[in-house]
Amino acid sequence: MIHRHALLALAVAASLLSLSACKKEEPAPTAPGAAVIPEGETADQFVARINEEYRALATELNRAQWLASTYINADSEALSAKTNERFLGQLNSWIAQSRKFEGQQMSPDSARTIMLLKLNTAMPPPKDPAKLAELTQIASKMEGMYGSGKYCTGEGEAQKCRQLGELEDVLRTSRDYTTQLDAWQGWHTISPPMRQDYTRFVDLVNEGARDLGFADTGEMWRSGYDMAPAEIAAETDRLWGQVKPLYEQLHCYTRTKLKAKYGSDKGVVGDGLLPAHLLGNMWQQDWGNLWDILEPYQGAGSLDITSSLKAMYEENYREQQRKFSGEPTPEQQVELERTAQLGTAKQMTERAQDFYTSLGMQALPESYWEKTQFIKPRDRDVVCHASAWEVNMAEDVRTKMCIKPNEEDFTTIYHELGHVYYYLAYTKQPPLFHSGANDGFHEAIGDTIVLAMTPQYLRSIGLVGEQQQSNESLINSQMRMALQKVSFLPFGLMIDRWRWGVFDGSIKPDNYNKAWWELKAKYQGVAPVTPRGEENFDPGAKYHVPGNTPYTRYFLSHVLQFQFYKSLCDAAGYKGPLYECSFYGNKEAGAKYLAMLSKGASQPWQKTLKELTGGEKMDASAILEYFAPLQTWLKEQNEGQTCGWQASGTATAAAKPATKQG
Ligand code: X8Z
Ligand code: ZN
Repeated sequence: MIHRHALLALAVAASLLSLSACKKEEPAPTAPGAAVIPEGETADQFVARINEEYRALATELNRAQWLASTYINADSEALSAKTNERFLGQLNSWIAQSRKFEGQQMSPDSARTIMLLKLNTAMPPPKDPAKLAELTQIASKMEGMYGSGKYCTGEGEAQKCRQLGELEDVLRTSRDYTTQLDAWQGWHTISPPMRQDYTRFVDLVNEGARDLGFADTGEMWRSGYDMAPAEIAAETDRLWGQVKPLYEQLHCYTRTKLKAKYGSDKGVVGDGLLPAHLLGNMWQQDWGNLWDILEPYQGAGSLDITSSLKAMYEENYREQQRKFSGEPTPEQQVELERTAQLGTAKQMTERAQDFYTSLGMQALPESYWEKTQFIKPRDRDVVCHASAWEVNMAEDVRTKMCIKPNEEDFTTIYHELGHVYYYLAYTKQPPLFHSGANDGFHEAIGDTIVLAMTPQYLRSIGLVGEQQQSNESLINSQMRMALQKVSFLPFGLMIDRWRWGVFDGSIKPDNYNKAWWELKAKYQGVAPVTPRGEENFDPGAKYHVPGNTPYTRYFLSHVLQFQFYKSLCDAAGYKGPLYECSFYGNKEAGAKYLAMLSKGASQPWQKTLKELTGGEKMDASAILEYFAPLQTWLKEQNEGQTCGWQASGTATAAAKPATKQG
């Protein structure tokens, strides 16, 4: 899967560490069945050998993890932990073996491979074999707990249990204050049982990180950017500074609308913060579902994609129904609905594939369609959180989703196919270069395509009706994109601000929840409406925390995708305003994109960025250019309002006085 580093990470340190306990010159211990280390091997031969060993072991790990995520039970969990343990042990062994080549003559590619080997993990394992085993067990357990999480109400016969998908549906569609609060709080009951495990997990990975020479796991994560760890942290601050004024305007407008909808007491919390359960999304990371409340001009160019997707499902349903002459039995009825759901999910995926092939990229391999999980199975628990998998580092690529016919899932398919097309583009690279230029690149590929899904494109594929050309319709379409992209920015930052603090010890276990909400308040300006004390573990209710997926990648992606988009528009010879550009069907843009993807992680990302965009820095000015009309409009709307908020109780609150508008 895309977060393979994380998995690898687990495995990395073990055998290396046991090595350092004995004599340095001794060959590193290898896992049973691993190749014998040839005598007199050169660095380049070493790199070629471990690339092949890595291909085999990573494939085995991916298969075990695919099963554990699509078939959650005690056996798949134990097997995936065991496979991960073996893999990480071997990764440690490779790192240990690589030490012998330090300072020796080798090709630049070999030097880069050895450098990447040490970083290719989000879960650095401790050298103690017992602790490594414990770590992989905890990791598999937390993944399973998240995937099978349920909120149950009522007793006995009347008991009703709902999983994440159903609770998200409530936030997406209900506008009842209490119903939404119940769904939001309900999902957050799944994570307190993870708190102990997570605390232990942090100790174990930190031990692994120190064994590899890093101060802590956060520093290790920040070391994967071809620059010093402190530099990338400063880069994220700089980029946030560029976009923060735009976010504040969107926040201000949203607050006004929430107050109008729910009343001036209920639409806001504390000093101007937005109520966490009213933003249409469990984590307040994407406000697109609030379209009914936030649409600037009703009737000015409808962009209601969800209705069209639902209509697609209805059509498929009727088609299935026509196959029965009489009334279907209840069992047949269930089958009929599922066939229609699967058909719709595949049609949505074919639609996304079509964008990529229109750029000159290949069709997805047949095995993709056979092995992918499109919809939620009904006979077992699975991890529904969407992911893309590079199973055998060759043609066996898959996605795992629980697709429903709505706009959010539709754009997530484009996102996931971005990962898949990256995998397909870099298959010819050596396995250890099978990665994004940096992890933000990987996350940005599909989202760049989403930016090119302009109203005109959506019209051309029949998902929305005829579009009028007016300032009103422009503002509507800008708002639609901003609710997905701009609302995300501070969320993309705060998750790892929390984890960096957890890993470096400045956030202690007895402050986990407090620190979480302080960061939510500071960056996003959101707050819960009831106290969330340390009996809760709200970070655990977001997939990437129990799943140990680093999150800075998504923040970077939200900056990079606008840079990529602008460059591809240039490559397509587009001349108009940025926000109207679609490069659908443009082969020049496609060739340029594919050339970038094929590089994988074989060179520093700055070089890859330069080849595509002409510059080697991440830069948020393309976002600002894109949203310029909306920002002007928002300022007008917010005139006379006191924008901004006070994140009271946070150490940094005093540094951020409320900004006045008008
Ligand atoms: O986790 C994801 C993808 C898989 S890499 C579905 N995303 C982040 C999230 O859902 O929190 C995409 C946007 C941010
Ligand atoms: Zn992704």
